[in-house]
Amino acid sequence: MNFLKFLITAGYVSLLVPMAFAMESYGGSSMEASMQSSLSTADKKAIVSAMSAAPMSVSAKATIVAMDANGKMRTLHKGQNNFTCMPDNPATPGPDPMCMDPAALAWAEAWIGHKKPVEGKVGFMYMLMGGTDASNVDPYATKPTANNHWLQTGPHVMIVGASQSFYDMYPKSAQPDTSVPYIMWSGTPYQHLMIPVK
Ligand SMILES: [Cu+2]
Repeated sequence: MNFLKFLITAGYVSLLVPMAFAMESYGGSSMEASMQSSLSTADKKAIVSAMSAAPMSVSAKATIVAMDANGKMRTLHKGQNNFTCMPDNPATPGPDPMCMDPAALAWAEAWIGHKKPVEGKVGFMYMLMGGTDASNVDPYATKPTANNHWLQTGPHVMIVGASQSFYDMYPKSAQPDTSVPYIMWSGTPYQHLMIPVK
């Protein structure tokens, strides 16, 4: 099954136009060759979700991974660029798929695994799906509480793993203006710069 046909079958009609463009422009045939028709419906949905995090020019060539219930990464599609895309985490309220470079992937794995990320290993990440929401003070919160400063964040990109002096250039209040760049999870090992793009 080619990738475009896979999307039609999966019912993601709204994605067809940009996807067709991406396939044409960025070497769809190799993706077609490596795309397994044996993927489950859940895996196909995960791929579409993961790819929505970045511009098609990036995500059409990215490696797609999904996490199982135990937090173990599984590769659904091996890509040809240095980006890895992960689908929405259904445990959190908003859509939060992400596409990241290798340094940001290492950072995300540290965060997910409750380990300390390497400071100074600066990474870049796309989160272009709107409506993502999270606590701005608790990296592991899964729902709003009275005092965890739950934010509604729109489409954004992120800089992770930078040094304190970098983050010191930006606002870091618990309840920031999310329409301009600000620090999320300030003062924790997982602080990062949030850059709204809309
Ligand atoms: Cu983000």
